[in-house]
Amino acid sequence: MTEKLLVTSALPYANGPLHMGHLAGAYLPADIYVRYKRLTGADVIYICGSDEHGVPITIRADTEGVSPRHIVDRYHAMLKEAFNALAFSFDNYSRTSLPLHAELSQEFFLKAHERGYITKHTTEQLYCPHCKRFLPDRYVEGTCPVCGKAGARGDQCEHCGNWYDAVKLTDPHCKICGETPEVRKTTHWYLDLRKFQKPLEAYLKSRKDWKENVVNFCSKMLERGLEERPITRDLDWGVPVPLPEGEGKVFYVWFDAPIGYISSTREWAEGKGKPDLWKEYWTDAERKLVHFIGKDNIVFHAIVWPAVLMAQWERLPQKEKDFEKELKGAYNLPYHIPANEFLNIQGRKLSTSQNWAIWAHEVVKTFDADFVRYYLSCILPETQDSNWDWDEFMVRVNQELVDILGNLINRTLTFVDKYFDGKIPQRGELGELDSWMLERMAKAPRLIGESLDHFRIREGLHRMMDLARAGNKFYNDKEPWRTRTEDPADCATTMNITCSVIAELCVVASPYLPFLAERTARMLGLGEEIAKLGWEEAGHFAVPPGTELGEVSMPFTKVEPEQVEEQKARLGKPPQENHREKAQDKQLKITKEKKVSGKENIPYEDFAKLDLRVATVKACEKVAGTDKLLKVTLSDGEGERTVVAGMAESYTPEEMMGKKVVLLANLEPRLMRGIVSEGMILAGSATIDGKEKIVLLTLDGDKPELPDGSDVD
Ligand code: B3M
Ligand code: ZN
Repeated sequence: MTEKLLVTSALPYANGPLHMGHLAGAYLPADIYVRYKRLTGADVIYICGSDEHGVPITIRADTEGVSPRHIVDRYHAMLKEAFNALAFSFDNYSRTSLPLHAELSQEFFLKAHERGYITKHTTEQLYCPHCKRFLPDRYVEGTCPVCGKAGARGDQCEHCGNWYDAVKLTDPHCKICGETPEVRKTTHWYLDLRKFQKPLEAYLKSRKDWKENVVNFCSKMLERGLEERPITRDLDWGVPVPLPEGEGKVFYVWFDAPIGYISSTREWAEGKGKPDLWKEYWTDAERKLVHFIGKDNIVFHAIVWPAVLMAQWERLPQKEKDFEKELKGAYNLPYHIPANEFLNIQGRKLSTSQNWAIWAHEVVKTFDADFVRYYLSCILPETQDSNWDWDEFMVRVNQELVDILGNLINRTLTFVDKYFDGKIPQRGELGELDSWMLERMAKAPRLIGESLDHFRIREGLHRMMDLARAGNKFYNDKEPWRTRTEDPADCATTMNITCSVIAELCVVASPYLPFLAERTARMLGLGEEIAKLGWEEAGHFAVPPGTELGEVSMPFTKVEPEQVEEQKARLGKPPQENHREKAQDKQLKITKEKKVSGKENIPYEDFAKLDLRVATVKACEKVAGTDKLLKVTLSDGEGERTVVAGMAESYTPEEMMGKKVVLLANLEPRLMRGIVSEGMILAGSATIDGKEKIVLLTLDGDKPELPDGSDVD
């Protein structure tokens, strides 16, 4: 039976660029997993998008003095670009500021409200008298009420991962101005998690093979007992609370963000022209929902999110075995939540504010994206925090990826190129070594797949590289450089089998190294054939003899010591001036903020709305009973029209005749002195010696070349 999956990566906040910590946690393992599953023939979609709400965004906007919209536009674009550069294979990458997402989030809230899972309380909250606002979440910092660590955020402690109310912090202070906040009353809506205590306990029991870090976190939290949790905030950026008393309040970002997985799926379905297709992806009980996240997101994905989903169900399950049948037709709950630990950089905790981070868009400028994917796969923090070390990066890339995998490809293909006229030779009789290799080949996909099925991405990489190692050993043991003259038939067999190993690697390495896989398949001259191979099939694939190789070149160039030294030197320093971020920002600042006139800037689109054209005055007379007005008849390229113009004190009707003027043709018609005026004739005006002087805007001395109706822009 075809395996059905819906895989997600946590929606990254659109408040900064992508870094290796992100990739190691929720992204790279997911992309590898999904690419593998696709090759096994599973029915899988991979969903993600930018998280554009919440305090991480508004704080950034406040610090920079720009709008949240400005921030999310900038970083949504950057995130997408970085994911592309690293070959992320999302089926849909959405953003939570879309109307479709707001609608769905409100629907979720209203249903939960109707079912009695939402409560409302007026409570005391921190308010900054200096900034004149309530301080939600990260607007406030203090000492964690659970573990006692200083510098804890208002909603969650980075140190112990616990989630609490900001009023519980000791020594709170406003993050924007540093002032000590006071406590004031405000009203908010709460998700009554107490009602989900039992259902969640049963749910957790029903999840058999979850990772230890996830199970431990959840059990501890359930043991302590769940409480009501506020899910709204006093902010003006976010999804508005759809209730009459909800004015000025929006959802807490962690209420709407996971719903973003569904709205992104809906956007995907709409894009496919099948707007209802998303339902099957979220309600078919056979489809497994897999959320890849970092460990700081566990509580929201394994406790809060299942509760939000269950709040949409007809009724709440109470027992473990309820889960199988209750799921029919209702939203699926997460099937797996493979949460990763954190990634340190050069032995130190990653910090974006201190630029102790490796930025994706920077690193791909210097290194092959596959190098980054390879090294990250080697060090994924699957069971404990891990460390990115630049020297190790160089060693592992050069001595493993290049020397083992790259070398196998290079030595084999150049040999075929040179001694077999660039055509893959025929396999002859098989000897012991040949059979050994074929056996290894046949087993490899299952071995690697087994690792990947259990989210052991590092182990899978190792097993994939074992196949490349076996390929090299085979090559060495068969000594094709000797048999070429001594036993040409055996040499041909060796080369055919080695090429088959490489073809197999193009498939089984592709989840990790998509660029190399594609390049190599082309070098083999088998781009199309290999693209059609399935995962298991690849283990039995024999390259067709006679296949003409494509252009053979070195698959990789090694990392140079200077390159990693340069990277090390960047750490902890302010980001470089020519940062993409800065350039994009400059553009935004110029268009939006640089005042080029005393009036507000308008976007080009507004200017383009004006229908300005060349027109010729065909007739003109004074409007009876006025001093200033002329009734002008114009030929505008389509016909004639009448415009009433206030220029009689500067021009006589006779002077006007035959002039080529600039007409604003789509101005709303107005009734003036009983005449319908259809447009405006452009003119300059100024007060000179106390008298208003008007000078017509004409076309370079009334040159006749431009016919009436020509565009003016
Ligand atoms: N944006 C938190 C984070 O990036 C948050 C994840 C949302 S997943 C629904 O760590
Ligand atoms: Zn803490």
